[in-house]
Parts: sequence; structure tokens; C-alpha cells
Amino acid sequence: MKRSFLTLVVFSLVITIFLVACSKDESTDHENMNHSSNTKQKETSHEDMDHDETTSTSKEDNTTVEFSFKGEHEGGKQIPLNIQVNNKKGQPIKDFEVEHEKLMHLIVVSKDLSHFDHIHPDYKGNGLFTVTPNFPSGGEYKLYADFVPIGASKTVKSELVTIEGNKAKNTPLTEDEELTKVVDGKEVTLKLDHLMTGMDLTMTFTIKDAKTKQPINNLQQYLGAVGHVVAISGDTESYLHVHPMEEKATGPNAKFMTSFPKSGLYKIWGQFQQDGKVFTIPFTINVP
Ligand SMILES: [Cu+2]
Repeated sequence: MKRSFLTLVVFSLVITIFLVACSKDESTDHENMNHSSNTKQKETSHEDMDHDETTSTSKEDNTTVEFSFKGEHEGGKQIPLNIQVNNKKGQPIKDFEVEHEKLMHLIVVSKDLSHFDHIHPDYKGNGLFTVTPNFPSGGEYKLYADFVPIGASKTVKSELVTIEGNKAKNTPLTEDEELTKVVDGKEVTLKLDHLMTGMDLTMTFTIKDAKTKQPINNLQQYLGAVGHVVAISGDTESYLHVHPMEEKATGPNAKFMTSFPKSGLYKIWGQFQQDGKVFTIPFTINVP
């Protein structure tokens, strides 16, 4: 009796220490990384693209990003894009940290969030990145450049661009009734531990083989982590950084942490890799 009581006390102590350590960890995490960039909506067409005045994740943000297309850009075409990163004085920012194996991640979405692409611009030096996104049709797209200048914090700069050509029909964003989807032979279920604005929450993706219903436990590292998750608000103003909680996990569960800055619809894309192939699973949720 006495012994089991002692065991219980020791056990509770261990748990308490563990919890304190964890919550400490999370708060640092939160301060350093868990931000959304609430970008100002700006209607720019490619002809009058100018400096993006969006806010970034850093209070002492000293970066500006200029997105400019080279040459013709009709929908359905691949259009070369320049992304120039400068400081506020107009001088190029030259050094960037490698984050998830890349110097810059570029997310391209259509304004209605039906099209999503995650690509990696090439660094040409002197703050200039180049990439050739694919725009499946004409219409409005939002570009989010995600990078970390050396010595600064994670920065996201976005731009709304208009691509000429026949527009695809607008697909209004609607909340998913069920958070289980089948993509590329994988059945993926998303669980959120609680849905509340401004609170850290855990997203768990559970991945099974769609045919056999067997859990998939051989996910490969994709860009240095079990997977990558991007979340964007329905109005495209908030781009959320979502962080894997156990980078080295291999499935069937992949856990991520984020927080939603305001209520409303969000589209979430989870990207994972198995057998050398990346698959992307979209979910739309409504944050109350
Ligand atoms: Cu990336």
C-alpha cells in the first residue's frame, strides 16, 4: 500500500516535470514560429505590380519582396517569375537560411483556393529567386513566398496577381462534411483536438491504404520532415505556419501544431511522401 502510494507520488512528479517542460517548449515555439501573416489584400494586375506591403512574421521586418513576371503569361502556360528580396532601403538581401531543405518555399493558390502548388524557386544570388509556376487558367492567384533571411525570423510575403486568359469557373469554398478523403490510393483522416481561434491546436493526419485499410507506416521524409502542411484562410489573407510535432515520424499518424488567428473557413493542404511520390490532401474546415 505504502509502496504503491510512493510510486504514485513519484509518477505524478515525473508527469508534472514532463508537462512543465513541454509547455515551456510550446510557448517558445509559439513566440518564435507560430504566426500568421495577415496580408493586406491588394488588387494588382501583372502590369502594375509593385512592392508588396504585406506584414511579415517579424516585428522588426526589414524585407520587401517584388514579384515580377517575365514575358507573356496566359493561363495554361508556365510563366517565369522573378522574386526579388530587398531590405527597406532597396538593397538586396543576400543570405538566407535553409529551412526544410530549401532557401525559399513558394505557395501558389488560385483566389478561390481550388488550385494549390508548393514549389521551390532557384536562388540566383543578390536576393533574386526565379521559378516558373504553372497557372492552369486565367484569373486571380495569390503567391506566398516563405523564407528566412539570415539573422531574421521566418518571413512570408504575398502578392495577388492576375493572370490573363480564360478564367476557370469560381469554386466557392465549402466546409468539408467529413474529414476523411481518398487521394492517390491513400485514405487520410484529419483530426483537430479543439477548434478555437487564437489557440494552439494539434492537427493529426492519419494515413491508411485506401484499399486494404492498413495503416501506412512507411512515410518518407519530405523536405526533412514527416510532411508539410499549409493552411490559408478563405479570404487568402492569413497564411499559417504549421509545424510538425515529431519531424521524424513515419506514419500512420502525423501531428502538426498551429493556431487560427480568426474564425471562418480555412483550406488545409497536407503533403506527404511514400515510395518517392508526394501526395497532397486538401481539407476545408470552419473555425468557429
Ligand atoms: Cu517548400
